[in-house]
Amino acid sequence: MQQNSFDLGKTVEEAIDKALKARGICNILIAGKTGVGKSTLINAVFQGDFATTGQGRPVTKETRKITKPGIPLAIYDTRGLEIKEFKETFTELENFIKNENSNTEPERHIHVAWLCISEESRRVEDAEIELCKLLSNYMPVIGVITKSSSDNGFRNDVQKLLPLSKNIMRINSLSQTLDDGHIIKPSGLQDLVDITMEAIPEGQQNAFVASQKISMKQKKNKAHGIVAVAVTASLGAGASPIPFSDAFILVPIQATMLAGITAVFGLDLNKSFLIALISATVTGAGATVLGKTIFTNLIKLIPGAGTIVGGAISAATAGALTTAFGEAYIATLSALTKEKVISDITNDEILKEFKDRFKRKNEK
Ligand SMILES: Nc1nc2c(ncn2[C@@H]2O[C@H](COP(=O)(O)OP(=O)(O)OP(=O)(O)O)[C@@H](O)[C@H]2O)c(=O)[nH]1
Ligand SMILES: [Mg+2]
Repeated sequence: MQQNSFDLGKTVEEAIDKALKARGICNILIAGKTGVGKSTLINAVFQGDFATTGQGRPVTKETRKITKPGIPLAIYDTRGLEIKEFKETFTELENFIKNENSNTEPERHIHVAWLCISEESRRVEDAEIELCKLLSNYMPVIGVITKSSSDNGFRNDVQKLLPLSKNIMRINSLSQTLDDGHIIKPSGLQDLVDITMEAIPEGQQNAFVASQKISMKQKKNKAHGIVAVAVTASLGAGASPIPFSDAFILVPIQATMLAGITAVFGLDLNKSFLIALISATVTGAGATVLGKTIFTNLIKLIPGAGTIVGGAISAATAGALTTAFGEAYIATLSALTKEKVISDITNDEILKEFKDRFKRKNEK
């Protein structure tokens, strides 16, 4: 009989590190005249009342960098388009962007810009045309028509005046009651989030997906990708010729997967929660879903047991186990985000839903 000491706490710490590294950071520049609705848009799209409660620090005279702990996003909030000497403002901004975007570290780059123009103004200023040209040299620019209620050909005009923009989106961040009592609901945010996702580099997509709160579909898609990677790794672990080592290899893979899914949903990544989650997969799920043998092997990974004693599991079983845990976790988070906004979901609720989900499956 072979024994291996196994430190679940350390495994989870490493999984969290890996997940955070893989997620990275996304940087978005949002420009527009005062009052066009930049802050309102930021709060409507991103988690945690980002524009209101985030920390802002000036990076140029007219640009603030906004960040918030736990959210892998930086917003560069740029004004100054309305001032007469905008050329001077733009030179300063361009120097700043040039410096950031030539950094060897992609996480420093500004990955996409939203250039906001209010539909109420029905006018595109010279400064906006100039700024679109300038930004397009460094990043994809998406034109955003804010406070949209009736187009009347304005989108077409904007498209002609900003030919370098990747797209022109019409959005409305708030509910709005018109003079005739007609109510306009928030609109266009889903499309804006989807177009933005297409515009940003692959390496920043998980960070964007985690930070936004509009598209659960984007979160699910990225999470499925994380499961697929973990399943491939598990097949290798199951095929390992060294007896007793399967579970030993499998748990870190699954820990990294569960941490990765948590990260891409934009949930808080804390160690004790992930330990509880992994323990739930082993004790609650493994025992009944995939049979006593695996359970006997995996249970020994739980703190208190401390050692692995067990036999080999097949590649297929290893893959099935990882798929089952990953998909159940995605289903859990999807179900909960239908009922609540992500930031209001507690770790306890996740754990309960996750365990119940397995219980229900086994009773069928
Ligand atoms: N109806 C409607 N009102 C909006 C919308 N977006 C913003 N507003 C309103 O417009 C006003 C200005 O919005 P902000 O989000 O503060 O504008 P801003 O671009 O951040 O302004 P500065 O920070 O001064 O540059 C606020 O009263 C918002 O409630 C929208 O989509 N629809
Ligand atoms: Mg603002």
